Amino acid sequence: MTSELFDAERWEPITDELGDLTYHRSTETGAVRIAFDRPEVRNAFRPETVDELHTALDHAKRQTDVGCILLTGNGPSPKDGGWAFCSGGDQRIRGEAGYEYEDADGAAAAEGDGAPDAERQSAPRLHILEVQRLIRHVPKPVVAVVPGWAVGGGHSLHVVCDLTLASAEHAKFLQTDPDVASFDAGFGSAYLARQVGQKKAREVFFLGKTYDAAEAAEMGMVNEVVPHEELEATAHEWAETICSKSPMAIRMLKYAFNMDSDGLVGQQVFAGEATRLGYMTEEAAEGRDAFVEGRDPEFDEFEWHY
Ligand code: S0N
Repeated sequence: MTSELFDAERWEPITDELGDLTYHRSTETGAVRIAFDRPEVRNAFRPETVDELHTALDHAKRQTDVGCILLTGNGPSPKDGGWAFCSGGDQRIRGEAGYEYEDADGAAAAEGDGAPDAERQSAPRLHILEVQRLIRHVPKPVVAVVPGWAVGGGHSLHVVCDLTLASAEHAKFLQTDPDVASFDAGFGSAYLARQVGQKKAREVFFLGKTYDAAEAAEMGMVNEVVPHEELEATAHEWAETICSKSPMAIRMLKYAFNMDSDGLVGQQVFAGEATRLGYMTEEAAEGRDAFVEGRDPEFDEFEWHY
């Protein structure tokens, strides 16, 4: 299924082979829409979900005509009408060292789901953190489009996204990690503190209060609150705006924003993009050509810019 808010006229499926997600491409602009599709459990993720999310994000990353990724949750739940972005790790299949594949006892894995059989039958996984890093490093904005609950690891995902758009009526933000003896001691907490300040971030985790969309916007962890019915249309507009801008500038700015909280890895990612731009200059071509032609490089014509 998709979502009651989903406008099928504006999207076409990229694949129908995912079980826990839906993945669409805009028919109008360079946006993709990735949606959790487990509304009956408030879009909780299990290892299979995380594998699919990694695969979809990596696919979107590689599409040179895609400029924006919308990450959302389908809904409402057919059971009780509740809405969710994501309620974090599926607590029903949490094992002693992480979350377990449902066929971890050795049953054959479905082909093409991104997880080799051996991996599915080995240790339980905590690989949502790999997805967090991918969201950080994918060279285009990722927008969390929050139609309902963002809880636990689902809350951390919205924190990691570049922008958050929330439903006025149904979006709710809650950290239950300490209630279920889990803790995101990385971006979910420390990076949240950079967004909302130390006191508020500690309140989110230590008191476990539920915040509505307006409160979350006031705190600085939500960019904009819109009526529920307008959520996906507004997200599509944001994507259209982002996609109309310079891909190079958006990419360099995203990495610049990341750099001060990503340490040397952030510098490495930014530097890689700077190198890519450098390679496009005549100066770089001269260095390469001189080596290939077995001569000294002639850099005299290139200026020492200031
Ligand atoms: C989301 C909540 C607040 C919604 O409450 P509401 O609206 O009253 O609905 P419920 O009746 O409670 O729920 C409806 C149905 O959905 C099931 N369900 C909801 N959430 C989950 C879930 N996370 N796992 C499994 N099932 C879930 C309910 O059981 C119910 O089912 P039925 O209808 O059959 O009764 C509320 O549901 C709630 O509080 N949910 C639990 C939220 C939670 O604690 N999540 C886990 C938090 N921790 C993590 O996510 C850690 C994972 C992680 O990201 C991580 C990060 C860093 C390092 C490691 C990890 C790691 O992987 O551990």
